[in-house]
Amino acid sequence: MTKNAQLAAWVEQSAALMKPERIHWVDGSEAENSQLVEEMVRAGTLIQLNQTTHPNCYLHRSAPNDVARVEHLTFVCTRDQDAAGSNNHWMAPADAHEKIDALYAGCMRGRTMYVIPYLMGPYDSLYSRAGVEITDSPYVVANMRIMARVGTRALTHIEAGNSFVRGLHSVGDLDPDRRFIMHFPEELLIKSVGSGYGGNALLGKKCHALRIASWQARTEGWLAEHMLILGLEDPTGKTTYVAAAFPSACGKTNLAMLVPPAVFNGWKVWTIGDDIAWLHPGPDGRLWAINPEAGFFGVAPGTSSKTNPNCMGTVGRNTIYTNVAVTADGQPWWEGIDQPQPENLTDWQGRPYDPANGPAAHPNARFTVAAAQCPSYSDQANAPQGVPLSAIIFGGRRSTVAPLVYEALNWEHGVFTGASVASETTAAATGKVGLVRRDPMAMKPFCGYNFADYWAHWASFGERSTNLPKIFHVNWFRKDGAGRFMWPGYGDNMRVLKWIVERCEGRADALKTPIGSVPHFDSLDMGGLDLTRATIDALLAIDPEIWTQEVDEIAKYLDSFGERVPAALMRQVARIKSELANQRAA
Ligand code: OXD
Ligand code: MN
Repeated sequence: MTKNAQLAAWVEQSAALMKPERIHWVDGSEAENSQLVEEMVRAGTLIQLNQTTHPNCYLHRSAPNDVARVEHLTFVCTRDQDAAGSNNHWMAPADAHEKIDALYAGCMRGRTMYVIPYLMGPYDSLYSRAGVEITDSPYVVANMRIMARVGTRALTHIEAGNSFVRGLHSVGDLDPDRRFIMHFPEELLIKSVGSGYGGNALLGKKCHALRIASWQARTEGWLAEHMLILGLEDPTGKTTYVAAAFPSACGKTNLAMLVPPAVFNGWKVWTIGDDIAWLHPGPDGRLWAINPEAGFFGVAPGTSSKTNPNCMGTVGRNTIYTNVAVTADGQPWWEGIDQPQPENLTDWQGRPYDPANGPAAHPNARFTVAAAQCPSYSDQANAPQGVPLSAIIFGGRRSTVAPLVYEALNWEHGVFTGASVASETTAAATGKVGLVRRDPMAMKPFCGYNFADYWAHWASFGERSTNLPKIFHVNWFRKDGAGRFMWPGYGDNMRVLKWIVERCEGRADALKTPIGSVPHFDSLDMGGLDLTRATIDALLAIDPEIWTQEVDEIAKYLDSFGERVPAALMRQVARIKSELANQRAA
């Protein structure tokens, strides 16, 4: 129960619509969680994993048709359609309410309605924001408890008079034909039905901390971004903070937890966040970043002690796994994990593993785990003021076109660089995998308003401060003619991070090109890495013919947003095209 009249009235009104058997206010305590887990194990919602090798770890198998975000069923419902932009599916608020409320009618009969007060961001930070999620899924409660700061303290924050985002969620009947994820930014309200999957159901994450928060950030002068945050400590003990935006399942978690190669003696990466960053201009004109989340909801397949040792050191205990495979002795298993595929494996759907059914773990199988368990967790991760950023990195998964790394020439060009991100699609959303699509700032699925207004908002920071981070673009995924990755990636990405830090300090050399500055061959630290000069040259190459086509495509994409596109971006298109033309003529 609550002293906040607005919250009490909303819970009462929701209960009248959904008709739950009982209402449970989540306090976030250990005792509450243990009881919930016990009930879920009894009901088969959670399966206890091997408690000797994986203490306090559980497996959840979702409905096979409910394994990823559903972008085609995700709507931004603003009074004015243009406010949502062509980057979002739109529905008029009244129609949306009517449609989804009809699906909510009586949907919690016989179920418990959980009321989860939560805080996104560190306790005691002025940048943190509250929310309340109502859900009928105990699995959502257990995940939210890891991903956000839930319970009594968050409720106290709300009762102190702070505003909160309302999120209504029911798994409904899990029928994809009766599934919607709807956002009403003008009402600070989210309504989700028909899915229990993370991004559709853990409403503090994508729905609140990105779609609603990006809308609030625009009106209030800050940025809510799909970015990891890390601190890079050099051998003298100096730490440089960097945020990086890559599309879903493109390695944000791996980069956030990177372990430098042995030759980088004395360098250390500290993890602050792996998915979402809220950036606020500080009094010094720098951008200060907080991670609104408290946990990681990461992709399991491909994670191993080679690709991400810190992650493997995080997920061995107190972890909820979703849609991984299980070994005969109850240990989680996925494609790419260290242990070879064992006999008698059970696949993600609970069937004896048969290669004819596809991979043993779903390609979007996940782990949910507290960030504080990560061996590289930064002592600044809960700093109320956040950490000051020296660099922002954009990136995508491109087998061609984009070089390993380049630096934008200034803020305006950096905003263009972010707006022009493209990437091959992954299993994090339903739909075909491997298609190149434009994914500006890695926010295509998450920007809660018109992209053109979003780019103008980004550009406006350039007028407000001269102390902004430098902007870079990276691509770990370039392939050679035989389709093989040319860059080793993972820990070796440290080499690129080091160049970025040195550029921020005004030390490393670069070659200026129309699309940005690329490293001189000798300014990338390649010690201990066996790559030929030809491969490195190919990784850094910018082909003026291919880039002329690329810029034409970017311009076409930007143009599709019409007159609202900021002049700053079109200025960059014109500049790059004319410089490329000069280069081709030379
Ligand atoms: C995620 C995503 O779950 O981006 O983080 O899909
Ligand atoms: Mn994400």
